[in-house]
Amino acid sequence: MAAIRLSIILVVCAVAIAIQLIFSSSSSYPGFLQNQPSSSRLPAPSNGKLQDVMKLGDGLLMQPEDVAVDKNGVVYTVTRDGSVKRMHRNGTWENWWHIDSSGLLGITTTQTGYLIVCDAFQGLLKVSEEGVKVLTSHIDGAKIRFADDVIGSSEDTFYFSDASTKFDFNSWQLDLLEAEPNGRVLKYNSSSNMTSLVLDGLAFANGVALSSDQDYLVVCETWKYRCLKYWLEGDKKGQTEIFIDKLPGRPDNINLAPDGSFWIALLESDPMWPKFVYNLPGLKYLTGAFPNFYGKYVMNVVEQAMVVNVGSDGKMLRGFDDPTGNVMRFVTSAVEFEGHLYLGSLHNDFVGKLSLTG
Ligand SMILES: *[C@@H]1O[C@H](CO)[C@@H](O)[C@H](O)[C@H]1NC(C)=O
Ligand SMILES: *[C@@H]1O[C@H](CO)[C@@H](O)[C@H](O)[C@H]1NC(C)=O
Ligand SMILES: *[C@@H]1O[C@H](CO)[C@@H](O)[C@H](O)[C@H]1NC(C)=O
Ligand SMILES: [Ca+2]
Repeated sequence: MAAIRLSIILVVCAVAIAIQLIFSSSSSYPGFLQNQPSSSRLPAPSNGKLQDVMKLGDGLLMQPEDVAVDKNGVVYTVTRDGSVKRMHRNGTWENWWHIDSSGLLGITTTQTGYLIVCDAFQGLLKVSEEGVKVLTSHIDGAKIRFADDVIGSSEDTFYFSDASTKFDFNSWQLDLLEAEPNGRVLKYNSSSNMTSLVLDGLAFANGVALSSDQDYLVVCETWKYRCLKYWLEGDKKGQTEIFIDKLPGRPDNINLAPDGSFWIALLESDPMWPKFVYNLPGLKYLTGAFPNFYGKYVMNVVEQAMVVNVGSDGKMLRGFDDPTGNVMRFVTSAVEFEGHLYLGSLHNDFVGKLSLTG
């Protein structure tokens, strides 16, 4: 009896949410699915190298989505339980600050020794010895819904992605299901305390990085398997072009390497299910009612890990993977420092450290 009642409640909820989804979403963005290459994608790395990582902070770090290393070699990360932690050169981890949020994502260090943190729910934060301060939470009076990744230029200006203006971090999978380009890149100027729009119409704006000359910005569009280049200086200033497309997975965070190339973390290698779901509207709306099921079984993002190195000319140079996810899964960031890669993940409870020379 109780089981039947529960089933009825679940079905009613599913239908209600499905109806809400149908009426809240406008027409599907044309060409969106055509941009999901399958056979035409670049070859995925398959060397199992990510299984060789050393585990930093093993068991201490709950889903450390991003990692940053400052010029002195101190490793920073933020975790799902709201901790801002750092590992000193002597290998000890310090609980630096606690922020009351489960949405801490992209981070970057500054020359002057503070940390900028994207809190998906609150906006852009500054963390220093003095404490935690919200730098910006609104643009033109509207709340920033999904701050995802950030990079600072030398003049105290921070570029950051707002993954979706429609769905927040708790329902990010629905943004893919809706298949609308709801993402954008914003800029925060700490001298003027102003937040402005740089680029919009992005299909889940995720990782952001600056070129070594800071003449262009790269932003990854997760749903489209590609990253765009946005010119900040020179003849093409203000123009956008494709930096790399047909990636072997969906790009998450991107970071500049010391040699001017970039490291990109990729999610999900074989998305057979999403196409199936998209093509059957009834199934699409029903799946939308169960975002956790959708994320786990349809998108299948947590079963493996992959990172690639892409030259400043947009050519893929090399990559590493963990095909089974036995050691690392759902790797979301790769940062190079002194011959090693530091790897963040939305699944693991450590930061991976991989030698690039051995
Ligand atoms: C490690 O380094 C940090 C920062 O310099 C220091 O506070 C800490 O006491 C050191 N820990 C050990 C065990 O040496
Ligand atoms: C930041 O704001 C200051 C003060 O308004 C301005 O002089 C400066 O050019 C701005 N910087 C950038 C990179 O937009
Ligand atoms: C920056 O602007 C926001 C509102 O746009 C305001 O709440 C905040 O106090 C300002 N911060 C500084 C340091 O002036
Ligand atoms: Ca991210």
